[in-house]
Amino acid sequence: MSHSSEIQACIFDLDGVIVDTANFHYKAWKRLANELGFDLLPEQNEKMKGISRMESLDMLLEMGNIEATRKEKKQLADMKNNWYRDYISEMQPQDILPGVLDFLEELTEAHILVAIGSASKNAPTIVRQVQIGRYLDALIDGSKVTKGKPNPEVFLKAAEEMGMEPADCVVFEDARSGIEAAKNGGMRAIGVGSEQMLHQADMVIPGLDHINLEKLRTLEK
Ligand code: B16
Ligand code: MG
Repeated sequence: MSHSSEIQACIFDLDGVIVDTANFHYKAWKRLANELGFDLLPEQNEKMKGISRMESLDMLLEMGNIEATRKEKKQLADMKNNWYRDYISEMQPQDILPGVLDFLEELTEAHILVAIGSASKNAPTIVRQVQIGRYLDALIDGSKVTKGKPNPEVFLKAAEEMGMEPADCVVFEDARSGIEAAKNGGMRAIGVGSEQMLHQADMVIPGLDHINLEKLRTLEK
């Protein structure tokens, strides 16, 4: 696929790109694992990033060799989500990661559209807490999709809501499953995190404080 077209929209993953809720997810899953009698290591957690709540729970239960009925799974997922919601309830605009607001301002001034494409059903709450709603042309969260990343549905819906073609969009993602989702949808992808983890991306940056419009435009060449 040719990726030489002009960039007209940026779609941002939320957890781990705009805010560091990835850490809160980890804390809550680890707490659940501990309740169930085992531990969750950071490298095991890495695989759960970007994956929906119920799929993440299935992975966790598999790691702990635990079987559960549907009803029990629902209870466990609710437990995790209640802890997680507790952690995020204190979030404020100061919790936005470095470089995010400057970059969103720069995109807005350049008339590049901005969307959030998150697997999280808590995305609207987080957006409200950190007050970034004014920058968004679309917000697609976990309640609006049926197929999780690496399926591209979340990003395709964001593009559609902005009236954009996939080839007009660049996705920013911290999860391997998210980079795959962007690629599966025919979009360019910028990995946010470690090069080693996200090597399938067109470019990898440590955080949004390492990107600006000029650098973004290098993906057009
Ligand atoms: P919730 P993202 C994802 O958000 C997280 O990376 C992933 O760890 C989480 O399980 C998923 O959201 C579902 O979140 O339980 O809040 O619905 O990275 O796609 O913004
Ligand atoms: Mg993420």
